[in-house]
Amino acid sequence: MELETEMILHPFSVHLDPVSGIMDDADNHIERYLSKVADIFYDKNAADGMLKENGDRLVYEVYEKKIPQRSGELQFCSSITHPGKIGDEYFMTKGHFHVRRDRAEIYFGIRGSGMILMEKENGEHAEETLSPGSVVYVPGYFAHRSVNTGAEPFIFLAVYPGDSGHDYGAIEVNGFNRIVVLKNGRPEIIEKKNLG
Ligand code: S6P
Ligand code: ZN
Repeated sequence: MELETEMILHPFSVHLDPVSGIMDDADNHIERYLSKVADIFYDKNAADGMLKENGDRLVYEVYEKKIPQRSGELQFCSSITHPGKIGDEYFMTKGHFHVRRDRAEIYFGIRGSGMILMEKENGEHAEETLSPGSVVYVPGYFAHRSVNTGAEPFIFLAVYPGDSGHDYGAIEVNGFNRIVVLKNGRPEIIEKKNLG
């Protein structure tokens, strides 16, 4: 019985700045620079060129609290994808499956606008736009990636089950089948297999 009591967290609150996306009292601040995530963009030459000409750039960052990774708890974090493009492809996150594939996730839009790409291992896919005040439900089994299609930081709150875990390896092998590019002045989803 004592063990169970020890496992109960004490209630707490944090402040998430809606302009910067910074979460006060975060336990972890992840920063993903272009030099480390260049491979996720389809135009490798454009990524190399940007690194050579402009130096490294912060593509996205995440602030998170350290919550026990067990069922019953909820993980939460703020995700900030900066505005920018590699060639005509918008800045985006690496994307991942959950280790426990059936674990779902909620995204609540705070600032900026973007697109959430979701793709199952069998190729089934879905795309949703996310903007301040809107909510995207990412069901289990879907890998998910966020793309900043606007001119300001794309910020959202993510909430997901405590024991979800992140699996980056599976999606890294083949990547997502679709990319989001600027075409005729607006974001367009293109199937990679249709690229020249
Ligand atoms: C976590 C949630 C988000 C992402 C964040 C960064 O389950 O989906 O907070 O971690 O958007 O993306 P990624 O793919 O590098 O974890
Ligand atoms: Zn996730």
